[in-house]
Amino acid sequence: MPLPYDQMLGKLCKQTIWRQEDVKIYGKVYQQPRLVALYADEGKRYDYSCLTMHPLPWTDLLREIKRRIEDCTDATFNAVFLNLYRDHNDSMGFHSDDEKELGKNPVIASLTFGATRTFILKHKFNKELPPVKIPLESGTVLLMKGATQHFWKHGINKQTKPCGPRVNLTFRTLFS
Ligand SMILES: O=C(O)CCC(=O)C(=O)O
Ligand SMILES: [Mn+2]
Repeated sequence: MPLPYDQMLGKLCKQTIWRQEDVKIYGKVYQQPRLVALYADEGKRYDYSCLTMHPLPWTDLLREIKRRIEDCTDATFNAVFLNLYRDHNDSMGFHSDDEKELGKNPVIASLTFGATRTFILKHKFNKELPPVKIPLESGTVLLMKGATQHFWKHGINKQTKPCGPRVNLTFRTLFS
């Protein structure tokens, strides 16, 4: 059954069990500036950004999106991490997806619905390289693989220009 593409943002916002997690930075506790969720095969767990996340079981919608992403990337995944950026004030700090559960050279497929936000990559060692800025429009798939996480950090800055919600799904393989 075809997925009605223009309804994906609404469906994902509504059907996902979102959480706002606390994170500790230099001993101080903050609320993450976005909502998150993790869905995965049974028995998986993910120590993500100082949090241990216990995944929920796949929904029909997420399983169907995973199947399509696997078709177009020629990779297989057993987990999806979802982020809901409610508006222009929500963000994600610079990081590499390098947790040990992801293995050495993870293949990560990132899919976006909703507002266009700029995905920024910064080289970790060569400070002369300018940041790479990729505006991710609704429906875009971005694939990170090979040694990307060893050399690059990525993040989404908050922005002054108001925008509506954006859902990002990153399909991953957890070896946990
Ligand atoms: O929202 C995005 O495009 C990036 C998400 C991300 O980097 C992550 O979930 O680790
Ligand atoms: Mn990431």
